Amino acid sequence: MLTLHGFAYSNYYNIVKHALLEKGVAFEEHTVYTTDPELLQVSPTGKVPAITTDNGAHLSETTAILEYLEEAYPQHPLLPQDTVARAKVRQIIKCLELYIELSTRRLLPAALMGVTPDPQVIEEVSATVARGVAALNELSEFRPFLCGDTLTLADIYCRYAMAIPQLVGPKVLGMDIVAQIQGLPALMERLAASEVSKRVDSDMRANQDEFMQKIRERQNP
Ligand SMILES: N[C@@H](CCC(=O)N[C@@H](CS)C(=O)NCC(=O)O)C(=O)O
Repeated sequence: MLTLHGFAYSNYYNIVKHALLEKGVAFEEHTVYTTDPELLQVSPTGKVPAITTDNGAHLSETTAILEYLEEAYPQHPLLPQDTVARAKVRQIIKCLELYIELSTRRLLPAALMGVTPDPQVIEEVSATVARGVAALNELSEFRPFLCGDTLTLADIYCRYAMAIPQLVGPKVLGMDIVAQIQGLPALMERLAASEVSKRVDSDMRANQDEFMQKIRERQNP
């Protein structure tokens, strides 16, 4: 059976978990934290998530895993049939990853641990986020999903990629990034109401204390 490695508090882990649940792929979860040396056996960068396929291959990097799942498990497709529409889904995911998630992640220490943010970093992050927001306003359809009337990988990626901006935006940047994308607050609510989201969110909450403990251990070994 496919194994998903990582921990339930990770937004990237939850992107893959959500896709697996949505597609109805059988999998087991192996809880491993980024401080555990064994993670390197399945994820060469030491990042979460990783999977071990049915054939024993290890894969990491969320988008690579998502693409693998689409090819290996064509049931319940999460990419459209049309090639341009598929590329649009990937384009939105790239915008979310590069301009929204990764940039706001730079301010996570400020949001989580109260570290005073460097004004230069705030400026850079704000400029990058503004680009991402503009692109997402341009690209998103909200009919009612990001790429039309069917749930795709773009919606799943978006739901969890927005976790960091939702934290960092109000706490550090003084703005609601989700609200800046016309139609996104309503879509986020709709996505949150699904049974898959409820399961992922509930597992995430259950993992919060252990995850925080791991962070404290890393700070004070
Ligand atoms: N590019 C990676 C990023 C994954 C990532 O940053 N995961 C976080 C947990 S949410 C992590 O492993 N952080 C540990 C670290 O950066 O050392 C992906 O797309 O899977």
